[in-house]
Amino acid sequence: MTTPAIETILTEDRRYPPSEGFAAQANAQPAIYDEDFETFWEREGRERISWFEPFTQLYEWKPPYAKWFLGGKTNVAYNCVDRHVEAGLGDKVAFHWEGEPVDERREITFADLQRETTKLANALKALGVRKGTAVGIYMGMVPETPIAMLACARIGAPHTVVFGGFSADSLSDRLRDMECEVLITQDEAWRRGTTVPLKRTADEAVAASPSVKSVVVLRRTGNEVPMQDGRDHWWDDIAMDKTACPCEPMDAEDLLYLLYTSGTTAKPKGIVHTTAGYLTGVATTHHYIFDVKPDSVYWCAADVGWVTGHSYIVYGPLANGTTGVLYEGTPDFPDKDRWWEIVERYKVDILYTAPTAIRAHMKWGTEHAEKHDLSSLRLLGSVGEPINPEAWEWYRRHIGGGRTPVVDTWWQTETGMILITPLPGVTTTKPGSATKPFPGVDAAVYDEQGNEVGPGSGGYLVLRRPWPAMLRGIHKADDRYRETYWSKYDDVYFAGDGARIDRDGDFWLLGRVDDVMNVSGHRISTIEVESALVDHPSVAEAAVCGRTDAQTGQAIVAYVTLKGSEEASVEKLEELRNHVARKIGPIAKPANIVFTPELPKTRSGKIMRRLLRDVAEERTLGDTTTLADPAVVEEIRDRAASEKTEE
Ligand code: 7RM
Repeated sequence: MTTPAIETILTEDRRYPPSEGFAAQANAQPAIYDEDFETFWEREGRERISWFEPFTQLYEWKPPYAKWFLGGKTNVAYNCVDRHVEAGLGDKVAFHWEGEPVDERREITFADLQRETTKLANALKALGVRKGTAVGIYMGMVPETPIAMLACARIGAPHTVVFGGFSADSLSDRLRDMECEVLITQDEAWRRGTTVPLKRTADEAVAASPSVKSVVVLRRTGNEVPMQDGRDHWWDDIAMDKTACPCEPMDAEDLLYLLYTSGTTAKPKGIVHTTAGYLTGVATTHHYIFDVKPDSVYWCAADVGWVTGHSYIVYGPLANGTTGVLYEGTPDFPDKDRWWEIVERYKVDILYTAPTAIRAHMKWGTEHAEKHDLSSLRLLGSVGEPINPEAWEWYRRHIGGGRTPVVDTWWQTETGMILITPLPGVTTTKPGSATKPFPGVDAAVYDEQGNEVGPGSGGYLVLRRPWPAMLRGIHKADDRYRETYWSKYDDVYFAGDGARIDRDGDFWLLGRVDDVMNVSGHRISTIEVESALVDHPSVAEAAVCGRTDAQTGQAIVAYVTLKGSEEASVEKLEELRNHVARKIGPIAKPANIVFTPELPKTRSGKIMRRLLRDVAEERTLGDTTTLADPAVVEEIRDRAASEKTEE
């Protein structure tokens, strides 16, 4: 994969060394990289979080399963809430909440969080929730979402948060897989001035999820929604008891949550995250990478339903006692300067978002940011997909005023915490590179055979040593866990991403190497979308792939063969797109559907996705000699050119 062109580009890359001023005050100092990894995590584990009982062993590594902080007892909600109140920070703002309607704002202090999580925890207990009872959370960006997560953590009930954009089927798949007994939801959510019927979707999901006995419903929009007697309870009616609810002492390795993520099959994987290692990992990375200070106003603009929201809106920042911003709506509602108005209003000093959002702002133009005073910003972060150098430069210049460090952070739902990232004040950054492994992290690039590859060559990103927030497995799927992450190389974690390392030892992420697409930073598997399509009565067969999209990183292209009697039409195309949205969620809607009488297959019947990707990218076709019928791709290519439709 080495090309001379890459080397030329690398030597010409722009470099941004840290400014002296930032370096002098930074939480991370250069010596952090010299520390031995056990010393580093031992200290962070003891000092970054509070323990009911100290751990007796740093970690145990019996590949492919790790345990961290063995023998320790702690509680995540205690660390995120109670200990700050005990330390006299009860009046400190935990979240500046900004509703989507422009006149709705709330300030949630750490004392508020303690009171509200206590009340909800007592209500959950009254519904029969105990340590180990699984709880689903299907909500939007309201303060009650972190409150629900923390209430669960308080009593040792593991949660799964399901992104509010997911369909009833997606929700019930997760509720069933985790065997959730309670679902916490809200009447409706706001989105771009209209309402999203969360409760109605939840009802449909719960009807197909026999384990769910009770539903707790937050009133958000106040519109009428059906309530089922005996099963459904308004949050306000049951969360009344303010009696202290002690934080359940949890073993370091007790389950904190499952978060479902797309893999290479139709069934999402329940990624397992446990208590103390996860909390230490997210709190430590949050402290050093975002250079968070006691008076910081930190804004991670992700949705709580994704891992970024779990680790860097809720658990990491709150463990560090940080004041955050929580925004309910979209960046362009009611106007395209909404984000910059929020930055100005709360004097945000740290902003963490995704390349797809940055590119949307680029497209809308600089005038929206220019209307506002963004001088409070000290640091910018990026996550979710490779950031193109143009977007990186634009972000630093037009949002960061040409002065802020930009940290491009690589990590996954599975890794729980950021693993490859600059440390602001220490690292010389290059637009487009996530730079270096975080202290204690052993990342490398391997070739197909498992040899480490040298500078400039592309290969597969691997992690050779366990880290505290790493996944502890896939829920009820040991085989799949071993197969997905640990079968390509012995005892080495295979991330599923391509990467290369340059001569300075900086990492450049090259995107997924498996059948996972990344659309606006959302992970969607090709097979999930294919299954949704063939579920439609008109579809005989479907093949799906991603193609490069300037806006969303990748866009979904579907090739569909209709059943004999069906006619291809614009109406059919819309019907299929909507069907996918209904089955999975609007994020999975294909941008293009190409109708074709046949899909290109090998003689053994395997769909040749590589060729479909070539067609989608309008590249010259690769090797077609193994095709059963080589004429098929030509036909598809002609159709793709003539039927191309864009959203
Ligand atoms: C945090 C998150 C994980 C996948 C991962 C990559 C891609 C994430 C970056 C990135 C290049 C980055 N979790 N990815 N961050 N690629 N540079 N800074 O996104 O589980 O939803 O996705 O996202 O492909 O494997 S995730």
